[in-house]
Amino acid sequence: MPAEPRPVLALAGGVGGAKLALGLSRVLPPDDLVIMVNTGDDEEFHGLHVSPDLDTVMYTLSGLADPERGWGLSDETFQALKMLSAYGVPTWFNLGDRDMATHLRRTQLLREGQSLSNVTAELCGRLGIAHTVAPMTDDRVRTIVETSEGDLSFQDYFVRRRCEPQATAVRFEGAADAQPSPTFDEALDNARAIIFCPSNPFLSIDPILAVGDVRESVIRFEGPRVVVSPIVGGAAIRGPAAKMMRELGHPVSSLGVARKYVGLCDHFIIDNADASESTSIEALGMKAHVTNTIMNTTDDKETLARYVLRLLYEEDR
Ligand code: FO1
Repeated sequence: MPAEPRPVLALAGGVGGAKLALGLSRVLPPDDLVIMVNTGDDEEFHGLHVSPDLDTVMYTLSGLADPERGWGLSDETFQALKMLSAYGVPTWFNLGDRDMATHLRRTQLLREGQSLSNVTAELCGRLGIAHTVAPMTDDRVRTIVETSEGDLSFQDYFVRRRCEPQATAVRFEGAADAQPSPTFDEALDNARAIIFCPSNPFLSIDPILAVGDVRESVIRFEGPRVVVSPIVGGAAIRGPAAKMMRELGHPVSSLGVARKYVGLCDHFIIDNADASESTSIEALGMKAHVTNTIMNTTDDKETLARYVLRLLYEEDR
Protein backbone atom coordinates (compact mmCIF):
# COMPACT_ATOMS: atom_id res chain seq x y z
CA MET A 1 0.00 0.00 0.00
CA PRO A 2 1.41 3.43 -0.85
CA ALA A 3 2.05 5.59 2.23
CA GLU A 4 -0.56 8.27 3.02
CA PRO A 5 0.68 11.67 1.82
CA ARG A 6 1.83 13.77 4.76
CA PRO A 7 1.62 17.33 3.48
CA VAL A 8 2.93 20.50 5.04
CA LEU A 9 0.07 22.60 6.43
CA ALA A 10 0.50 26.33 5.83
CA LEU A 11 -1.79 28.76 7.68
CA ALA A 12 -2.27 32.01 5.80
CA GLY A 13 -4.30 35.17 5.50
CA GLY A 14 -3.77 38.32 3.49
CA VAL A 15 -0.90 39.46 1.32
CA GLY A 16 2.13 38.33 3.42
CA GLY A 17 0.65 34.87 3.83
CA ALA A 18 -0.09 34.59 0.12
CA LYS A 19 3.52 35.48 -0.73
CA LEU A 20 4.99 32.62 1.31
CA ALA A 21 2.21 30.30 0.12
CA LEU A 22 3.31 31.07 -3.45
CA GLY A 23 6.95 30.33 -2.56
CA LEU A 24 5.95 27.02 -0.96
CA SER A 25 3.79 26.08 -3.95
CA ARG A 26 6.77 26.63 -6.25
CA VAL A 27 9.05 24.28 -4.32
CA LEU A 28 6.60 21.59 -3.14
CA PRO A 29 4.56 19.22 -5.34
CA PRO A 30 0.75 19.56 -5.04
CA ASP A 31 0.32 16.54 -2.74
CA ASP A 32 2.86 17.92 -0.27
CA LEU A 33 1.16 21.23 0.57
CA VAL A 34 -2.18 22.28 2.02
CA ILE A 35 -2.83 26.03 2.32
CA MET A 36 -5.43 26.87 4.99
CA VAL A 37 -6.86 30.34 4.76
CA ASN A 38 -8.58 32.75 7.15
CA THR A 39 -12.23 33.49 6.37
CA GLY A 40 -12.93 35.83 9.29
CA ASP A 41 -12.58 38.74 6.81
CA ASP A 42 -15.42 37.43 4.61
CA GLU A 43 -18.29 39.81 4.07
CA GLU A 44 -21.32 40.32 1.81
CA PHE A 45 -21.18 43.25 -0.59
CA HIS A 46 -24.03 43.94 -3.04
CA GLY A 47 -25.48 40.53 -2.21
CA LEU A 48 -22.19 38.77 -3.09
CA HIS A 49 -20.07 36.59 -0.78
CA VAL A 50 -16.55 38.04 -0.81
CA SER A 51 -13.70 35.97 0.70
CA PRO A 52 -10.77 38.39 0.48
CA ASP A 53 -8.04 36.18 1.91
CA LEU A 54 -9.07 33.13 -0.13
CA ASP A 55 -9.08 35.34 -3.22
CA THR A 56 -5.69 36.86 -2.41
CA VAL A 57 -4.18 33.36 -2.15
CA MET A 58 -6.06 32.13 -5.24
CA TYR A 59 -5.10 35.12 -7.40
CA THR A 60 -1.48 35.01 -6.17
CA LEU A 61 -1.07 31.29 -6.93
CA SER A 62 -2.70 31.63 -10.34
CA GLY A 63 -0.50 34.61 -11.26
CA LEU A 64 -3.53 36.90 -11.60
CA ALA A 65 -3.01 39.09 -8.52
CA ASP A 66 -2.32 42.77 -8.82
CA PRO A 67 1.36 43.00 -7.86
CA GLU A 68 1.11 46.53 -6.42
CA ARG A 69 -2.00 46.22 -4.27
CA GLY A 70 -1.47 42.54 -3.42
CA TRP A 71 -5.26 41.97 -3.38
CA GLY A 72 -7.63 41.91 -6.34
CA LEU A 73 -6.73 41.24 -9.97
CA SER A 74 -4.18 42.92 -12.22
CA ASP A 75 -5.45 45.02 -15.15
CA GLU A 76 -8.70 45.51 -13.28
CA THR A 77 -11.45 48.01 -14.15
CA PHE A 78 -14.19 49.31 -11.86
CA GLN A 79 -17.08 50.11 -14.22
CA ALA A 80 -19.70 48.05 -12.37
CA LEU A 81 -18.77 49.80 -9.13
CA LYS A 82 -19.17 53.22 -10.81
CA MET A 83 -22.62 52.21 -11.97
CA LEU A 84 -23.54 51.05 -8.46
CA SER A 85 -22.34 54.41 -7.20
CA ALA A 86 -24.61 56.14 -9.73
CA TYR A 87 -27.48 54.24 -8.09
CA GLY A 88 -26.47 55.75 -4.76
CA VAL A 89 -25.00 52.53 -3.35
CA PRO A 90 -21.93 52.91 -1.03
CA THR A 91 -18.86 51.68 -2.91
CA TRP A 92 -15.99 52.11 -0.45
CA PHE A 93 -15.05 48.43 -0.88
CA ASN A 94 -13.37 48.33 -4.27
CA LEU A 95 -14.71 45.36 -6.18
CA GLY A 96 -13.27 45.22 -9.68
CA ASP A 97 -15.25 44.06 -12.70
CA ARG A 98 -13.33 40.79 -13.15
CA ASP A 99 -13.09 40.24 -9.39
CA MET A 100 -16.87 40.55 -9.25
CA ALA A 101 -17.16 37.49 -11.50
CA THR A 102 -15.37 35.46 -8.79
CA HIS A 103 -17.84 36.63 -6.14
CA LEU A 104 -20.80 36.04 -8.47
CA ARG A 105 -19.70 32.48 -9.15
CA ARG A 106 -18.88 31.79 -5.48
CA THR A 107 -22.25 33.17 -4.34
CA GLN A 108 -24.11 31.20 -7.00
CA LEU A 109 -22.48 27.91 -5.96
CA LEU A 110 -23.01 28.62 -2.23
CA ARG A 111 -26.69 29.36 -2.91
CA GLU A 112 -26.93 26.01 -4.71
CA GLY A 113 -25.94 24.47 -1.38
CA GLN A 114 -22.24 23.76 -1.95
CA SER A 115 -19.78 24.23 0.92
CA LEU A 116 -17.19 27.02 0.80
CA SER A 117 -14.53 24.27 0.65
CA ASN A 118 -16.05 22.77 -2.51
CA VAL A 119 -16.58 26.19 -4.07
CA THR A 120 -12.96 27.15 -3.34
CA ALA A 121 -11.70 23.90 -4.87
CA GLU A 122 -13.85 24.53 -7.96
CA LEU A 123 -12.64 28.13 -8.42
CA CYS A 124 -8.98 27.23 -7.80
CA GLY A 125 -9.22 24.27 -10.19
CA ARG A 126 -10.67 26.47 -12.91
CA LEU A 127 -7.77 28.91 -12.46
CA GLY A 128 -5.28 26.07 -12.86
CA ILE A 129 -4.10 25.86 -9.23
CA ALA A 130 -2.87 22.33 -8.52
CA HIS A 131 -2.16 22.76 -4.79
CA THR A 132 -4.89 22.50 -2.17
CA VAL A 133 -6.28 25.84 -0.99
CA ALA A 134 -9.09 25.57 1.57
CA PRO A 135 -11.04 27.81 3.95
CA MET A 136 -10.38 27.33 7.67
CA THR A 137 -14.06 26.46 8.11
CA ASP A 138 -17.23 26.06 6.09
CA ASP A 139 -19.14 27.72 8.90
CA ARG A 140 -19.73 31.43 9.32
CA VAL A 141 -17.00 33.17 11.35
CA ARG A 142 -16.71 36.96 11.37
CA THR A 143 -13.85 39.04 12.73
CA ILE A 144 -15.13 41.99 14.74
CA VAL A 145 -12.72 44.75 15.80
CA GLU A 146 -13.78 46.41 19.04
CA THR A 147 -12.73 50.05 18.77
CA SER A 148 -13.01 53.46 20.39
CA GLU A 149 -15.94 54.00 17.97
CA GLY A 150 -17.71 50.74 18.82
CA ASP A 151 -17.69 47.31 17.14
CA LEU A 152 -16.71 47.28 13.48
CA SER A 153 -16.79 44.40 11.04
CA PHE A 154 -13.30 43.68 9.73
CA GLN A 155 -13.70 45.31 6.30
CA ASP A 156 -15.47 48.29 7.86
CA TYR A 157 -12.49 48.77 10.18
CA PHE A 158 -9.80 47.94 7.62
CA VAL A 159 -11.03 49.48 4.38
CA ARG A 160 -13.78 52.02 5.16
CA ARG A 161 -12.19 53.41 8.35
CA ARG A 162 -8.57 52.70 7.20
CA CYS A 163 -7.75 51.22 10.63
CA GLU A 164 -8.06 54.71 12.14
CA PRO A 165 -10.26 53.95 15.19
CA GLN A 166 -8.24 52.73 18.15
CA ALA A 167 -8.60 48.96 18.51
CA THR A 168 -9.31 47.70 22.04
CA ALA A 169 -9.94 44.01 21.28
CA VAL A 170 -10.68 41.59 18.43
CA ARG A 171 -13.26 38.82 18.56
CA PHE A 172 -14.28 36.10 16.13
CA GLU A 173 -18.03 35.69 16.06
CA GLY A 174 -19.12 32.11 15.47
CA ALA A 175 -15.60 30.66 15.83
CA ALA A 176 -16.14 28.64 19.02
CA ASP A 177 -19.08 26.77 17.45
CA ALA A 178 -17.46 26.42 14.02
CA GLN A 179 -15.89 23.18 12.78
CA PRO A 180 -12.59 23.16 10.89
CA SER A 181 -13.16 22.48 7.20
CA PRO A 182 -12.75 18.77 6.25
CA THR A 183 -9.34 19.46 4.65
CA PHE A 184 -8.18 21.33 7.77
CA ASP A 185 -9.39 18.56 10.06
CA GLU A 186 -7.53 15.95 8.03
CA ALA A 187 -4.36 18.05 7.80
CA LEU A 188 -4.33 18.67 11.57
CA ASP A 189 -4.28 14.88 11.95
CA ASN A 190 -1.78 13.89 9.29
CA ALA A 191 0.34 16.91 8.30
CA ARG A 192 4.07 16.48 8.82
CA ALA A 193 4.53 20.11 9.84
CA ILE A 194 2.68 23.38 10.36
CA ILE A 195 3.93 26.65 8.92
CA PHE A 196 2.46 29.93 10.16
CA CYS A 197 2.94 32.28 7.22
CA PRO A 198 3.96 35.90 7.94
CA SER A 199 0.36 37.04 8.36
CA ASN A 200 -1.08 39.40 10.94
CA PRO A 201 -1.22 37.31 14.16
CA PHE A 202 -4.30 39.17 15.50
CA LEU A 203 -6.37 39.45 12.33
CA SER A 204 -5.30 36.50 10.16
CA ILE A 205 -3.89 33.74 12.39
CA ASP A 206 -5.96 34.20 15.57
CA PRO A 207 -9.26 33.60 13.72
CA ILE A 208 -7.86 30.32 12.32
CA LEU A 209 -6.79 29.22 15.82
CA ALA A 210 -10.19 30.27 17.23
CA VAL A 211 -12.13 27.76 15.10
CA GLY A 212 -13.50 24.94 17.30
CA ASP A 213 -10.62 23.00 18.91
CA VAL A 214 -7.96 24.10 16.41
CA ARG A 215 -5.78 25.84 19.03
CA GLU A 216 -5.72 22.66 21.16
CA SER A 217 -4.93 20.56 18.07
CA VAL A 218 -1.99 22.83 17.22
CA ILE A 219 -0.74 22.63 20.82
CA ARG A 220 -0.94 18.81 20.68
CA PHE A 221 0.47 18.56 17.13
CA GLU A 222 3.47 16.25 17.11
CA GLY A 223 5.40 17.51 14.08
CA PRO A 224 7.49 20.67 13.86
CA ARG A 225 5.64 24.03 13.91
CA VAL A 226 7.33 27.04 12.33
CA VAL A 227 6.35 30.71 12.46
CA VAL A 228 7.64 33.36 10.06
CA SER A 229 7.41 36.72 11.81
CA PRO A 230 5.43 39.42 9.95
CA ILE A 231 7.33 42.16 11.82
CA VAL A 232 10.66 43.42 10.46
CA GLY A 233 12.72 46.05 12.25
CA GLY A 234 9.86 47.06 14.55
CA ALA A 235 7.35 47.59 11.72
CA ALA A 236 4.85 45.52 9.80
CA ILE A 237 5.87 44.90 6.19
CA ARG A 238 2.36 46.07 5.28
CA GLY A 239 -1.05 46.36 6.90
CA PRO A 240 -2.12 47.31 10.39
CA ALA A 241 -0.22 44.70 12.45
CA ALA A 242 2.13 47.23 14.10
CA LYS A 243 -0.60 49.76 14.94
CA MET A 244 -2.81 47.01 16.31
CA MET A 245 -0.03 45.47 18.43
CA ARG A 246 0.64 48.87 19.97
CA GLU A 247 -3.02 49.54 20.70
CA LEU A 248 -3.55 46.09 22.20
CA GLY A 249 -0.55 46.59 24.48
CA HIS A 250 2.01 44.35 22.76
CA PRO A 251 5.53 45.55 21.93
CA VAL A 252 5.90 46.02 18.16
CA SER A 253 8.71 43.56 17.60
CA SER A 254 9.28 39.99 16.54
CA LEU A 255 9.65 39.20 20.23
CA GLY A 256 6.15 40.63 20.78
CA VAL A 257 4.82 38.32 18.05
CA ALA A 258 6.78 35.34 19.43
CA ARG A 259 5.07 35.77 22.82
CA LYS A 260 1.73 35.14 21.10
CA TYR A 261 3.02 31.80 19.80
CA VAL A 262 4.32 30.32 23.07
CA GLY A 263 3.20 26.68 23.17
CA LEU A 264 2.14 26.82 19.52
CA CYS A 265 5.50 26.81 17.75
CA ASP A 266 8.94 25.23 17.90
CA HIS A 267 10.82 27.41 15.41
CA PHE A 268 10.48 31.18 15.01
CA ILE A 269 11.99 32.79 11.93
CA ILE A 270 12.95 36.46 12.12
CA ASP A 271 14.51 38.88 9.69
CA ASN A 272 18.22 39.78 9.72
CA ALA A 273 17.15 43.22 10.98
CA ASP A 274 15.86 41.64 14.20
CA ALA A 275 18.80 39.27 14.86
CA SER A 276 19.38 40.89 18.27
CA GLU A 277 16.01 39.53 19.48
CA SER A 278 17.10 35.87 19.03
CA THR A 279 18.17 35.27 22.63
CA SER A 280 14.96 36.68 24.13
CA ILE A 281 12.88 34.65 21.67
CA GLU A 282 14.75 31.45 22.57
CA ALA A 283 14.07 32.18 26.25
CA LEU A 284 10.38 31.66 25.39
CA GLY A 285 11.11 28.00 24.57
CA MET A 286 11.38 28.12 20.78
CA LYS A 287 14.37 28.06 18.43
CA ALA A 288 15.05 31.38 16.73
CA HIS A 289 16.34 31.46 13.14
CA VAL A 290 17.58 34.52 11.29
CA THR A 291 17.30 35.10 7.54
CA ASN A 292 15.92 37.56 4.99
CA THR A 293 12.12 37.48 5.33
CA ILE A 294 11.26 40.32 2.95
CA MET A 295 9.64 38.82 -0.14
CA ASN A 296 9.76 41.34 -2.98
CA THR A 297 10.52 38.96 -5.85
CA THR A 298 9.45 35.43 -6.74
CA ASP A 299 13.02 34.41 -6.00
CA ASP A 300 12.73 35.85 -2.45
CA LYS A 301 9.52 33.83 -1.93
CA GLU A 302 11.11 30.60 -3.11
CA THR A 303 14.27 31.20 -1.09
CA LEU A 304 12.29 31.79 2.13
CA ALA A 305 10.11 28.74 1.39
CA ARG A 306 13.23 26.60 0.95
CA TYR A 307 14.71 27.98 4.19
CA VAL A 308 11.54 27.07 6.12
CA LEU A 309 11.43 23.58 4.58
CA ARG A 310 15.11 22.96 5.35
CA LEU A 311 14.30 23.47 9.06
CA LEU A 312 11.60 20.82 8.77
CA TYR A 313 13.86 18.36 6.97
CA GLU A 314 16.55 18.88 9.63
CA GLU A 315 13.93 17.96 12.28
CA ASP A 316 13.09 14.75 10.37
CA ARG A 317 16.66 13.52 10.50
N1 FO1 B 1 -8.38 46.26 0.62
C1 FO1 B 1 -8.36 47.61 0.68
O1 FO1 B 1 -7.52 48.17 1.40
N2 FO1 B 1 -9.28 48.37 -0.04
C2 FO1 B 1 -10.22 47.80 -0.82
O2 FO1 B 1 -11.04 48.52 -1.42
C3 FO1 B 1 -10.22 46.36 -0.94
C4 FO1 B 1 -11.09 45.69 -1.79
C5 FO1 B 1 -10.99 44.30 -1.92
C6 FO1 B 1 -11.80 43.64 -2.83
C7 FO1 B 1 -11.71 42.27 -2.97
C8 FO1 B 1 -10.80 41.55 -2.19
O3 FO1 B 1 -10.69 40.22 -2.33
C9 FO1 B 1 -9.98 42.20 -1.30
C10 FO1 B 1 -10.07 43.59 -1.14
N3 FO1 B 1 -9.24 44.26 -0.25
C11 FO1 B 1 -9.27 45.63 -0.18
C12 FO1 B 1 -8.33 43.52 0.63
C13 FO1 B 1 -9.09 43.03 1.87
O4 FO1 B 1 -9.54 44.08 2.66
C14 FO1 B 1 -8.31 42.05 2.74
O5 FO1 B 1 -9.17 41.55 3.69
C15 FO1 B 1 -7.12 42.62 3.44
O6 FO1 B 1 -6.10 42.69 2.53
C16 FO1 B 1 -6.68 41.78 4.68
O7 FO1 B 1 -6.29 40.50 4.33
